[in-house]
Amino acid sequence: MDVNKEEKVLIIGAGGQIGVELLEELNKLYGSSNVVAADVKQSPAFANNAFEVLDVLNKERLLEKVKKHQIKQVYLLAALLSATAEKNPLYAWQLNMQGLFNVLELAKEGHIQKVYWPSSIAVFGPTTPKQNTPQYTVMEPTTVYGISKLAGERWCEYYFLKHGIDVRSIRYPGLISYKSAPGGGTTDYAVHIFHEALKTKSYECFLSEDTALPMMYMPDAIRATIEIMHAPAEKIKIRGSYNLGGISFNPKQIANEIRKHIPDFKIAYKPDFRQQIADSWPQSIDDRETQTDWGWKNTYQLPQMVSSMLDNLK
Ligand code: AKB
Repeated sequence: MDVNKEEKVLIIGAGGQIGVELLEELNKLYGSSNVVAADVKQSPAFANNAFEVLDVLNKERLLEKVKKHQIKQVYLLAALLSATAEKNPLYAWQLNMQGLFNVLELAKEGHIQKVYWPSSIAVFGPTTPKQNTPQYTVMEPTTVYGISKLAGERWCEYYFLKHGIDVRSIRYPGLISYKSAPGGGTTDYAVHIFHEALKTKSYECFLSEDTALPMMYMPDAIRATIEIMHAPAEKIKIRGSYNLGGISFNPKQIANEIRKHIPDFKIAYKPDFRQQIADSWPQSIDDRETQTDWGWKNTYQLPQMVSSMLDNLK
């Protein structure tokens, strides 16, 4: 892996579900004095790092912080996720798009050398093939989050083609983690279920029992993020965003797996507005380009992920 320890790194949205764990790994790779955490509020997770209060919509302040810390790489994780975005579509569009423009423009002006920006399986829609969804296929997202991610992918590629910006991106599936809480997504049930299983041995799921979705355990997602950012530039052939395949399961299957550890665990189903979002997304992902181009391989399957979540949350 090609790690230049001289390059200073900024994580925007460092207090979120991905940010907290990415910060830990980047600290190991670069040393905590070379990694700066930015978010709208402080967090104990930033104890070892320089911290900046930052709203990514404020481009002047962003530039000031980039200059102050001599930042070379930016991981832009601040965004509104699918469920929250539906409650405030115009703000979601503004945050998800303008935040990206601010970072890409600073890269174009020569202040930043490398950008990471996460996309999502939400770029797909009801007209997309649901099983083994390919990298290149019909993309007609019906959520504001998905629309912003698809537009963002196109802008990332545009800045690469027109301005040579080294921007890299992954379409994350639903992410499952124990170190920090998910923030307003449709796949969040697959995290909440563990907390409730341990606390009350029961869970009311907001998706129906047979709603299969692409998912991934956070250690794999962090490794993918680090691997794509440290792969030689010529291996990154897709400058929109890469499909990333992990695990695929539905609420009934994860509940059955949890029952192997907590036999009297009970689950009830009460689908809400998030059901429609989930129904518009793929059920599993074909990531052959990702495997071929930069050697991606997922490791955690459902049983290992469930054991690890329960062990760590206990
Ligand atoms: C969400 O559910 O909104 C996210 C995602 C799949 O991008 N976890």
